[in-house]
Amino acid sequence: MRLRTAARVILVGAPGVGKGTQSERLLQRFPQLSSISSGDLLRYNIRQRTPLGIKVESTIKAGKLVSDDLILRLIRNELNQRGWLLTRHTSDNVMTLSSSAIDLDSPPQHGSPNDAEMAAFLSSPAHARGGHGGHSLNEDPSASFLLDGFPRTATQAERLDEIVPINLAVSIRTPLQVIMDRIGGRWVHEASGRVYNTTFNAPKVPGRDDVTGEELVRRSDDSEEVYRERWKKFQETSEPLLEHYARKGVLWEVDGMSSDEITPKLLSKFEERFA
Ligand code: G5P
Ligand code: MG
Repeated sequence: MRLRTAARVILVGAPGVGKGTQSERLLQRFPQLSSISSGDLLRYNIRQRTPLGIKVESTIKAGKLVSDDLILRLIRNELNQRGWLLTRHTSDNVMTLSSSAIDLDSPPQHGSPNDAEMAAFLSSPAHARGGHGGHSLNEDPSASFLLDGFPRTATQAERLDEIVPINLAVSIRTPLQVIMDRIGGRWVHEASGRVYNTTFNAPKVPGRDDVTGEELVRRSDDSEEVYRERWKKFQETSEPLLEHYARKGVLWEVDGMSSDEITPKLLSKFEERFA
């Protein structure tokens, strides 16, 4: 299905609630959409042994949140690589989507190192895919995207507003016990980020990725102890985050005991809002 207007959407929800699962399904239904998962990007940097990856590895393993500054550098770089960064032209007060390099005029406290510094610090899978190319229309549907797992704090949300305003914040809600039961069954294909579950969407061959046949692994932060820490962090940070988007009038909450129950509601919302 085609989008008629630009969707700039974030998915918020507890660890394991199904943000990645819903992203995949939305991308299948709406081919103009692309997605960025902050967790996948961080794990990519860990695998590439970039300075950023090395810096965040122990934080992620412990189930804690990466600092707002680091995550903002990562996401800002990714948005820029894909040409989705909005730049405010104060002279004519027009918002344009820009594919230009990270804004060198920004004050350093806003974390805007140049491209060379960025490349030395972190690695982006978008380099391989190529960017979006830049757009002059704010509502161009081909500049539609989903952010999965970012922003996670009110500070991250405020900083994101400065570079690209979000027009739908989806809060996915499923009870903790239901999610806990799934986490033990999660297996991932590290290179692509494809996610499986032994009881929900099992791989065709146990322990092997459906596409490449490569070995599946457990995520290092999926042990019960670390999962509880991640849940705790989510409880601490989600309320102010959701309040931020409620104040902006873009918050939409969806409940369900399973991803299959949530998907049709989410697809309807997208159709009603963007298609
Ligand atoms: P991530 O990678 O963003 P989380 O903790 O937010 O990690 P996670 O674990 O990736 O979220 P998800 O994407 O919400 O979960 O869920 P999923 O992968 O789709 O589904 C979970 C499992 O359940 C899968 O096996 C899936 O197949 C299965 N499943 C889905 N639906 C159903 C169902 O209906 N039934 C059943 N039975 N199974 C189902 O972040 C990781 C870390 O990175 C850092 C933090 O350290 C974080 O802990 N980080 C950030 N730090 C600061 N700021 C940020 N913005 C950060 N972003 C990431
Ligand atoms: Mg995920």
